[in-house]
Amino acid sequence: MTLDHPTLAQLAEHVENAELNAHDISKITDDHPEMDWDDAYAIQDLIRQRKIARGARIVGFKAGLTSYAKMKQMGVDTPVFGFLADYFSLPDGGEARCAELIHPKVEPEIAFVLKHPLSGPGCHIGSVLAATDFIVPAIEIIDSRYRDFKFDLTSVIADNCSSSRFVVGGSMTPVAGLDLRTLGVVLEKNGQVAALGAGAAVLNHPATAVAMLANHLGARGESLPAGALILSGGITEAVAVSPGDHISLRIQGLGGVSIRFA
Ligand code: OOG
Ligand code: MG
Repeated sequence: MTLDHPTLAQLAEHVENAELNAHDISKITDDHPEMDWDDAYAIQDLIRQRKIARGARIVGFKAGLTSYAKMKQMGVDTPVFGFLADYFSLPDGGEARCAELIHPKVEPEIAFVLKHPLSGPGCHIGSVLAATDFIVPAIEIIDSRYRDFKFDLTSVIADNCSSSRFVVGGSMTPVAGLDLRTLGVVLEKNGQVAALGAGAAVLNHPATAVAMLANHLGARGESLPAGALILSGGITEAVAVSPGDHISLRIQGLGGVSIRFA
């Protein structure tokens, strides 16, 4: 930890205002190059508290930068973790409003819904699968608050890992009997294939990302509650979208989910 509390609070307000007002900012490490991971997660926690104080509910968590495609696209090499607030959720087949966003991109993800709480340390694929109620296909809409979507790890963590909106499909699939590694993933933009992948792109097994998230929270005295929705991370590189675009995701055996950009 290198920053004092007033500075952390001021940065939380600065970054959250950029999200709420949909305007970009320069990355915060430009002014605070000494910032470390603890500072970054402390800023993210303050943003979470600001939202809760305003009446928002935390409905889940996410892992990001969990696939090689994403790490390569963003030029960073370590998974990061963030939270999901109630108002991030959009209905399947619904509309995302670009006017509320800066420069949105979409990612195909496998989402987990827990039936039991999960707490680290010591979580592994087995504990995640045992605690999972079902999985659903998800489109995450990310929207870095940083200019031109350019950041380093500490800046992106402080910005709640670019979290902005998400859409989950409505067919619940139990994990028993599924090999999440070999599920094929097809993301289409305006009817054309925009990205292709398989579940194993995420850390060789998407449940590994959930285990890492639970271990990360455990180290900070937190856990994943029963009922939480967890996004395990983009399987392919993220795809930029503009008003008028229609995005549809199909995941083998899990069904589909779609969203329009207005
Ligand atoms: C950071 C968030 C990455 C994922 O699934 O990899 C993410 C970013 O690329 O802006 O959500
Ligand atoms: Mg994501």
